[in-house]
Formats: sequence, C-alpha cells, structure tokens
Amino acid sequence: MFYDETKVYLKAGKGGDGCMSFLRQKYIPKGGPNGGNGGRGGDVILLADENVSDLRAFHFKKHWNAKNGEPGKGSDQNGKGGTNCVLKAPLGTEVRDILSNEIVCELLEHDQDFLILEGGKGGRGNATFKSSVNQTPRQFTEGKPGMEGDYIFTLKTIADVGLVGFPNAGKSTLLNVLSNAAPKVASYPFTTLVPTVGVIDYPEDFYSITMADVPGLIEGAAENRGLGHRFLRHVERCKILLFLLDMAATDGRDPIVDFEHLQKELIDYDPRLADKPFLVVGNKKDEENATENILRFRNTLDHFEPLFISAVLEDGLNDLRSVLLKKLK
Ligand SMILES: Nc1nc2c(ncn2[C@@H]2O[C@H](COP(=O)(O)OP(=O)(O)OP(=O)(O)O)[C@@H](O)[C@H]2O)c(=O)[nH]1
Ligand SMILES: [Mg+2]
Repeated sequence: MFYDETKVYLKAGKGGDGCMSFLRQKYIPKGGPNGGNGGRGGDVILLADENVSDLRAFHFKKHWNAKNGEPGKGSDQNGKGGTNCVLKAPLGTEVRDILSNEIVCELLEHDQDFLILEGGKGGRGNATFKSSVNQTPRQFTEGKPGMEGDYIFTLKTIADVGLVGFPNAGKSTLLNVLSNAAPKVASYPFTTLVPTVGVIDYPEDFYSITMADVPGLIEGAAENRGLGHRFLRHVERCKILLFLLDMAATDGRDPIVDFEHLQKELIDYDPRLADKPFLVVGNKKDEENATENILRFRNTLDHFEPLFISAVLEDGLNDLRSVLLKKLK
C-alpha cells in the first residue's frame, strides 16, 4: 500500500503552571517568595525527510502530541520545557488545516522544517510578582494551553516531468529506459499502482531531470473511475506533462481520442493543469498498425509537435531527451 493522504490531529504541549512558594528556613524569618515559573509546552514541528517515502506513519497513528511543560517548583526552580514533537514527512507533503481549509505548509526541500503548532507559555511563579509594595505575593499564573488542530496531510510527488497516459501506453517502459528507476512493466492495465520517480541524467550538460510514472488514467478518472483522480495529484506539481499515447492502439482505442480524453480528465480534475506546458509523445511506433495512426495524428494534431518513439526498441529517445532538456533547462 501507498499512503498519500491522511487526516491527523496535532496538539502542542501545555505550559507548566507557575509555583507559589516561600522560603522557609530556620532563623530566616520572612524568607520571601521563591516559586519558579512553569516550563513552555513543546511545539509541533514538521520536518521534510527525503528518506521517508509516504505518509504511512500518520495513517497508522493519527494523534500526535508534544509534551507539556513541567510546573515550576519552590526554591526558584523553573519547570523544564516540554519536548517538541518533530514529525518526519516525505518531500512533497502538503498540510491543510481542516477548520479553515487553508494550506498551512508545503514541504519541498530535504530538511525543511515548519513550526505548525506552538506550545503554551509557562505560568509565572510567585517570585516574579515580588515588588517593593508586594513583598509576599501569593499570585502565580497557570500555564497556557498548547495550540491544537485537525489537518489533512497530502503527498504530491515532486518531479520535473509527469507521465500521463492510459494504462498500457508504456509509461513504465519509458521511465525504465530513460532513467535509473525500474518500475514494473507488464501487458495488463494498471500495472503501476504507486507513483515512481526516476532521474534522467545528462552528464555532458551536468544536468538531471526527474520524471514521475503515475498509474494509468482512464476516461472518468476525475470522477474517480479506475484508480481515479487520486493519482492526478502526483502530476500537479510537475513542471511539464508528458502525454504518452499508444500509437499501436493495442487495447483497441484510438490515440487521437485518447489524447482528447486525457486532456479532459486533467482539466476536470483541476482547470489550472490546462496551463501547464506539455509534450505529446506517441509510443510503440515499432508496431505495424502504428504507421497509419501516426499519419492521422500528424494530419490533425501536428501543431502539438508530437514525437514518435518506441520505448521497447529505445528508438527516438535521443530526440525526446533533448526536447525535455530544452523545455526544462
Ligand atoms: N511494441 C511495443 N510495446 C511496448 C512499447 N512500450 C511498451 N510496450 C509494451 O506495452 C505493455 C505495457 O507497458 P507498461 O510500460 O507496463 O505500460 P504502462 O503505461 O506503465 O501501464 P500501466 O502501469 O498499467 O498504466 C508492456 O507489455 C510493454 O512491453 C513499445 O514501444 N512497443
Ligand atoms: Mg506502468
């Protein structure tokens, strides 16, 4: 299983109460106030960690608390601060406050941290109330409660290029031959069930591009058919989209219609995706019946400057690599 969305309840620590105490010692009458302050409650902090791959930790444990501050004590002892609760989350995590429905933070870089909830302040001990007119203060204050809230954590893959295509178009095959990643390839639809990111190296340019393989889309995905729009969030952050079409129409569909459907699914999911730069690539040009489809595609949709490749035979990949580089660098 791959966990990319989960609801969590977070609570920062309460501040420790201030203490009311007086120095009592033999031969020292009126020793004076000596109640210490309470410690601060711990904060809840989110920390981006590239070694965490999904949100499973939060799926299995939904309540996370920072520790409370300790109360102050006599003899002017201040309470210890509560330990922070540091939550390690994968890169690409987005945190939404359920109450306000606002995005409070996005983790985009390794080691990036974000203070999501602050612990309560510790209370004041009575020693701090001492003044020339109040030599025996009996006041102290209680610690303040820590902040709390319900949040939705959503993981949205970070990659330069997002592969978008129907099942069996050859997305995983393409990522296999272009990058260091090795997603599973098979001739049945929905082979890919979780997003995989691979790195495409350009050693001569000292550059690299990341590409995300996402489970196949089908018509109606935005209404949650097939594996649904759940996975469309993994192309939301990509800088460019690569529409991969099966020119051989192996599953009996028409690549031109496929392209229209894919575009529609993206827009139904989020109209802003229409503004993303994209690239159209027709795959499986090695197959016999691809020839006619390529011709038709060229006749009707040539303005999209489609590229035609065979991922299996690694044909046309150099052109594809350089177009990707040009678009991204
Ligand atoms: N003839 C030919 N077959 C290909 C080509 N690329 C991929 N295939 C085949 O198409 C089938 C599907 O390939 P995948 O890479 O698993 O397709 P996918 O788009 O990742 O599919 P899902 O993960 O199910 O969405 C496999 O049997 C591949 O061997 C190609 O260029 N030519
Ligand atoms: Mg696949």
